[in-house]
Amino acid sequence: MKLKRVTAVLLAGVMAMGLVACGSGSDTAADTTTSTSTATDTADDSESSDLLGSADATIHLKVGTTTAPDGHYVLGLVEMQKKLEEYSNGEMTLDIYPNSALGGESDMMDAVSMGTQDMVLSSTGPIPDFSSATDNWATLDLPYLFETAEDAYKVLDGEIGQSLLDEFQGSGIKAIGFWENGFRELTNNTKEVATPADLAGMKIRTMENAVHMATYTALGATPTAMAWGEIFSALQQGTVDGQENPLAIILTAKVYEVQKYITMIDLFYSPCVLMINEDIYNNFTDEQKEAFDKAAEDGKVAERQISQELASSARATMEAEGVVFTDVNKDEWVAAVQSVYDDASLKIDQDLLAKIKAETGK
Ligand code: EAX
Repeated sequence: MKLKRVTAVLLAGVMAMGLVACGSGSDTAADTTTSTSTATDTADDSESSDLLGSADATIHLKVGTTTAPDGHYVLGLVEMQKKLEEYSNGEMTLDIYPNSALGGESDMMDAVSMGTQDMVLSSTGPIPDFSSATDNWATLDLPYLFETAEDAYKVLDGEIGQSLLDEFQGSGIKAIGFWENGFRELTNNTKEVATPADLAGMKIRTMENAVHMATYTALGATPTAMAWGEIFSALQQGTVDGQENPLAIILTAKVYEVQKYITMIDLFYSPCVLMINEDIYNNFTDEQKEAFDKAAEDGKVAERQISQELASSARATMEAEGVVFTDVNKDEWVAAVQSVYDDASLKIDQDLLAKIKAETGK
């Protein structure tokens, strides 16, 4: 199916679900498996109810994201939801909660590990701080680690990526696979930023991630870490001057409506990871596990396609709305952040870094 049609079909699916969701409300996964999920009771809102799975399903897996209903994360989850219902003969489905309805990414990871939430699709931002077993994930957050998405897929879909996912074992979370957030670009509402020197004194919101904060410090900015749900009030109150995210997020979260300037620095390749409570997954029957794993793989493929599609069309869409894009001399930015690679306080796994570079040939 052509890429643009994938997005259009999925968007139509999201709209159609508004007719289905109201009747839904059957037991969540919590009541049919070991988890004691109660967040559904508190997070119900009109937008979320558009994304609830088929009322006929007996297992509803509640999944949260911080992103918009028409963004790549949610559209990928909608594809997974449809395939999960198909592969499980209607027994299993996803109830999708966008726009931080279930909290920020760090909080949702904690909730999934404790069993008060079933699933989360989260960027890798909060992962290094999640546990000592996953602190080497900081290596994935290094600036300019991957030059292309294809390089990232080669590493993340292979042995290196699987060994990182396996580090969650016993944490309460089963990490299923790497989906895509995208290359992170810089936005601000003050001026065109073309070189690192232009960032001097600017307060930039970053994820709650030490490597990202150290990188913006190396660039001469003042990083301020906060959950994604706080960004609009922070921008409006002037707590921060700018933020950084992939174009698909900047577009679908409507950040461009309050940020006039976008600088195409491609500073970080940002994956996101599909995670499920470990007990819920381990209590699936073999048939349920097979249905879930296949649907998750289909969701990943669709979500990456939608991410690429949104990223390729977002610039023209936002330029038409008056956003000013600045392309940069990337060599200057690469040189400015090399010190981050040697910062011993950042738990960079040098062995892992060497394996990644060998895999990508960089
Ligand atoms: O995962 O917090 C962020 O900037 C993330 O990119 C966003 O929540 C999507």
